Amino acid sequence: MFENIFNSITDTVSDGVNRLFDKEIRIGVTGLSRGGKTAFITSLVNTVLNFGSEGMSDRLSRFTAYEKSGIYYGGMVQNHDLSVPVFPYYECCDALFQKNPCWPKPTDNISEIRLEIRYKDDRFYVPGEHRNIYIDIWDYPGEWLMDLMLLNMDYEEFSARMRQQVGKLTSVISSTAPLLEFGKILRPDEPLNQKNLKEAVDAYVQWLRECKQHGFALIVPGRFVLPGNLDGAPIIEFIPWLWERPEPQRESRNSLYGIMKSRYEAYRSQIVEKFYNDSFSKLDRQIILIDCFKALKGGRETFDNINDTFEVLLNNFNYGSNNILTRLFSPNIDKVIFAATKADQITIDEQKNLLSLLKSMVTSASRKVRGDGINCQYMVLSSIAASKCKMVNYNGENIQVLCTDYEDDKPYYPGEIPPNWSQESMEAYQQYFKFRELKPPRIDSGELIPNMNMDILLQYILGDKL
Ligand SMILES: Nc1nc2c(ncn2[C@@H]2O[C@H](COP(=O)(O)OP(=O)(O)OP(=O)(O)O)[C@@H](O)[C@H]2O)c(=O)[nH]1
Ligand SMILES: [Mg+2]
Repeated sequence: MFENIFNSITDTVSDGVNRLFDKEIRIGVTGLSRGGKTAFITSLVNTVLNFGSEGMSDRLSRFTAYEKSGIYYGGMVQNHDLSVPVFPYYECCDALFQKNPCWPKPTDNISEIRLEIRYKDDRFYVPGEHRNIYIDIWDYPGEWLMDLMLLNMDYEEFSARMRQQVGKLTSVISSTAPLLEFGKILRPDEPLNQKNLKEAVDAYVQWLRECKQHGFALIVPGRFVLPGNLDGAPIIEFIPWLWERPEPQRESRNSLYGIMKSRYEAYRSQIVEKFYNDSFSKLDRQIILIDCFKALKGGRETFDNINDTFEVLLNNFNYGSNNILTRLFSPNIDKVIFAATKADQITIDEQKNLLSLLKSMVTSASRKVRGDGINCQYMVLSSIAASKCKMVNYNGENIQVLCTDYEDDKPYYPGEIPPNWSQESMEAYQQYFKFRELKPPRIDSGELIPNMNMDILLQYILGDKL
């Protein structure tokens, strides 16, 4: 009892201190490739830029801090780091707001956006004080996310992990056999043969690409499939050693094995660590976007692969100081929001199942998330809602259906979402769910981008900071 009172007093005090001094929030938006990061950031920025316009408090009714704290303005300001490209907000809007709208392009480089929110703070004995809060957000290609797992792996561990992965997928990925054939050509203890290595790297990239097409997420190193400015650089010319490891005394520095090992180490320190430092090291809050539909769509191997991926992303983040999740979530991160994205692809009455599925996916992968150590929130979200849910009468029964802005699209009922993450539910989904890739909504210029639950998300990330 006393402990409770004490906790609530200290909470209140630290809340107050936070509110007085927190002027900046760095928000991490994490998600695999095509998970919806760029769409999410575009929609979030669009909402913030509309702060203060007429009718916004009604549109953000569950962002209760909006009205309470007297927000009256939201805008974009210059980035902190002038060497990082600015998030292409206007390009994304141009694509969306045109007559035949398009989804934002896949991201091929890192970018940052800094937003300013102004509000009139009538509390803390200074009536009418004008205050600012700044939000920094980074976008990056989802392909690079899984590279964070390499931070904790040396070349041998990386090779062992990929050897296991290649073994698991032999029957599904047709380019496995030609890749493994290189075991007969590559001589780990002999000097580098540039031509042989180049061909082996091409075979490995081909293997990764095929894995990607199958929806597998463990595509590492990420720059092999999306090199950015590294195309052709030796730092991405190595492969994991997929065969029996040579005797350590034969791994001389100038041997093929030694060179691949040193290139891997350079990749890890110069590329992955830099990416981590630029985009993850100083975050305050983390939003993890999960495309549950994509996860459900895969086959048996995808199921295992998604579980592996989640394990990499979520496991053990409370244990030890040297694992990826400690890095992803600390030292400052006090809140993590898991959002099931693209929720406009189901009817409203299925949202509770989607939420339950999301929780089941996350908690089955991470023991820690099941505990109460970190402040986790779960929600369903659509950043750019491309459908509207309507009630229709079908054979005398009222049912919900989805409609789009396109006349040719007939209203449809997509089906049920399984509430739990299991192989059986995945199979049921594949059999019965009618999945449709939706075209982006038609939005009149100047209108707010339609979304689902962005106000709830804003309350989670900003509510206690205003
Ligand atoms: N229906 C629907 N589709 C969405 C939504 N958000 C994203 N999508 C779809 O998901 C695709 C990928 O979204 P992006 O925002 O580009 O994903 P990303 O995580 O930035 O992907 P990378 O840049 O490749 O890492 C889009 O092209 C859309 O087809 C949404 O709210 N609703
Ligand atoms: Mg993107």
